[in-house]
Formats: sequence, structure tokens, C-alpha cells
Amino acid sequence: MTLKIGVIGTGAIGREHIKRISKKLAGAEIVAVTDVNQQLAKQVVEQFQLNAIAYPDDKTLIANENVDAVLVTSWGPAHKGSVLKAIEHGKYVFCEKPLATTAEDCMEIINAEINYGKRLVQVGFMRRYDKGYVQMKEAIDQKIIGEPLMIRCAHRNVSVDENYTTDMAVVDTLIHEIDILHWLVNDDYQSVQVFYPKKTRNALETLRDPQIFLIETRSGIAITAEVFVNCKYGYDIQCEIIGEEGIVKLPEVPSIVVRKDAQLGVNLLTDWKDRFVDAYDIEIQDFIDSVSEKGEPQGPTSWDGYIAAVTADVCVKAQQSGQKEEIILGEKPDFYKNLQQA
Ligand code: NAI
Ligand code: NAD
Ligand code: ISE
Repeated sequence: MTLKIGVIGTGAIGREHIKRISKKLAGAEIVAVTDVNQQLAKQVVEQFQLNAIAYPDDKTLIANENVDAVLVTSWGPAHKGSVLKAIEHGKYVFCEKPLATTAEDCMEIINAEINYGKRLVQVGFMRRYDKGYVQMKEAIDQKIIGEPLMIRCAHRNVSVDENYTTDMAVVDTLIHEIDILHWLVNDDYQSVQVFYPKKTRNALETLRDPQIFLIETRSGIAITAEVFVNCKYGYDIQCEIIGEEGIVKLPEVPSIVVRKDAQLGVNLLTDWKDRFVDAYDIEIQDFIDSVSEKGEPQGPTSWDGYIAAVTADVCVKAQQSGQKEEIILGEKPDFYKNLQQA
């Protein structure tokens, strides 16, 4: 069976996913696209020579009988509307992070999915498919370093554009750490406090950059997470977990080693598209395969999207208050407790 996919939002990551589905992955084809920028949607059909229709909006795309599943790759505030429409029509939906921009909106999606009575949604937290993080999780689950005590991590981008605001350090960037860290150590978050180090002169005047988030988990693990989105030197994701009996660290991205002009060096990446290319491939292939073969996705759930949104809301509050703020999660609904996850 070939899964027929419609893509809502043909910007940067929408085009990346269209390219991988139509040129690299197996078992799916792009049959429909839409974007609020209609010109862009039509261009994409031409650019990738798709046998697809450019629809005027998400509503008509989702309602079309030829579409089995949708990819939501529009900007964050538009996700909720498209995901709810997809659930209403019983269509599978892969939604890029964030699932929605507030915890309340994520809860609305959860209630819609529970009422529909079947799991339909997967959230684009692709780091759970990254080989390095997967190996770290295996080591932690096997207690190779004993109990985790501390985590040090960093999320650094070369630069960001003028639309990037201080809260986006949480909702757009730190959100990946928020998702991956509790998954790695099987724990829940308890509190967060934000510190602003000396500001880089490379950030716009209105943007606090870098930022440091001190997050504590319920079992007492202390996490320091740095977000530095104008670091200049490269796209750099670091993660180190310090345990009672040792340390596990995310591997560096493989690179040739160059000896030249009395120097010994390796290359660093500059773009998220390249850093996580394998993880995106595995993630989308897993969505296609699990929907086609098992009748439901098995990657990160709407509940994972909700955990990220609750935590992000409190991180933004902590950015503004400068105080230690408590993170309170509700009880996980039975619907999500009983799911088979990858
Ligand atoms: P982008 O701005 O390049 O593309 C977004 C596209 O969505 C634009 O073409 C825009 O016209 C369109 N759009 C916005 N609202 C729409 C609506 N209501 N209906 C249809 N189209 C709409 O943004 P980018 O970088 O592609 O990001 C898109 C999403 O992907 C975001 O949620 C972002 O957080 C996520 N993302 C995830 C990454 C990851 O590593 N998982 C990496 C980059 C982005
Ligand atoms: P982008 O701005 O390049 O693309 C977004 C596109 O969505 C634009 O073309 C825009 O016109 C369109 N759009 C916006 N609202 C729409 C709507 N209501 N209906 C249809 N189209 C709409 O952004 P991007 O970098 O591709 O990011 C898109 C999403 O992907 C964001 O949610 C972002 O957080 C996420 N993202 C995830 C990763 C990741 O690593 N997982 C990386 C980049 C982006
Ligand atoms: C982008 O939206 C992503 O999701 C990338 O993975 C992240 O590194 C970047 O900071 C975000 O803007």
C-alpha cells in the first residue's frame, strides 16, 4: 500500500520532508500540498515534479478522499487548527513541533484524539530517532553509569533572523531539549529557573542571547541547558549525562580530520537540516510504516507534545520572573498509557 500524503506548509522543513518522501523514502507519495503563500505551494509541485494538487487551504486538502495522512509543517501557531481538522476527518497526522503553542491548545487536541477513539497524531520530535541519543538512552536504561545525577547540554545555532524573539529560545529551540531529556532519564520535570549571562553583541538589541535554563527533575537530577542562537561558529548540539558511576555523552558528528598549515582540524555543521538528516529520515519512514502496517503511528504522541508545551509555558514564565518556577503536569490519560510506542 502506498500512503497518500498531503503537506500543509511548504516552507523550509515542509520542502525538506517533501523531498525525502518523494526521493528517498519508501511507501508513500505526496498527492497534495497547501500553503498560505499559494505561490510557494505551486512552486513546490513544479520544483519536485510532484503528481500533486495544490489546494487553497488546509480544510480542502484534509477533506479530500485521496489524502490518507497529513504532514503539518506550517508555522507553530497554525498547527492546532490543522491537527484538529485532520482528527475530525479521521486522517493520520504528523505534526512538526510544537504540537500547539500553548498547553491548553495541546489539551484540546488530546481531547479530540481521545474522543475520536484511535491514535492518529505523531509529533516531530526527531531527536528520539537520532542514533546518538538512542545509544545514550540504552546506556542509561541498562544502568551503565548508575543513576543519572546531572545533565549538561547546549543548543547552539549560527544565527537567527530578526523575527526570533526571547521566548522563541524556549518554544522554538529549547523545546527539543525539553522533549529529549525527560525521555532519556525516564523522569518528570519539577522546576525551572532562567539565568541571562553577558549578552552577545551579535544578537539584536531586543533578544536575550545566550540564556541558561536550570531545570530540576522530580528525582533531583539537575539540568543546565544553554540556548545560544547567535553563536557564530556552527550548529552545535551537546548533551552529557553525569551518573554515579560514569558519564555518557552525545557523539560528535563524524568528520574527516584535516592536517593543513600546521593545524589539525575537523569540520562542524552549520544547519539543523544536515545535523539531524538521518533522524528525520528514520522518523518519517517510521510514521509511514507504522501507519501503513499497524494502522497507527508509534512515535512521540500528543501527550508528549502536551508535556513539552506545559514545560515550555513554565520556562517562558521563568524567563520573565527570574524566579524558580514549578512545573506541574496532570495525570497521563489511560488512552496514552496503553499505547504501543517505538
Ligand atoms: P517556514 O516559515 O520555512 O515554513 C512555514 C510555512 O508554513 C510557510 O511557507 C508558511 O507560508 C506556511 N504556513 C504558515 N501558516 C500556514 C497555514 N495556516 N496554512 C498553510 N501554510 C501555512 O518554517 P519552517 O522552518 O519550515 O518551520 C515549520 C515548522 O517546522 C515549525 O513548526 C518549526 O518549529 C518546525 N521545524 C522543526 C524542525 C525540527 O528539527 N523538527 C526544524 C525546523 C522547523
Ligand atoms: P517556514 O517559515 O520555512 O515554513 C512555514 C510555512 O508554513 C511557510 O511557507 C508558511 O507560508 C506556511 N504556513 C504558515 N501558516 C500556514 C497555514 N495556516 N496553512 C498553510 N501554510 C502555512 O518554517 P519552517 O522552518 O519550515 O518551520 C515549520 C515548522 O517546522 C515549525 O513548526 C518549526 O518549529 C518546525 N521545524 C522543526 C524542525 C525540527 O528540527 N524538527 C526544524 C525546523 C522547523
Ligand atoms: C528550528 O525550528 C528547529 O527545530 C531546529 O531543530 C532548532 O535547532 C532551531 O533552533 C529551530 O529554530
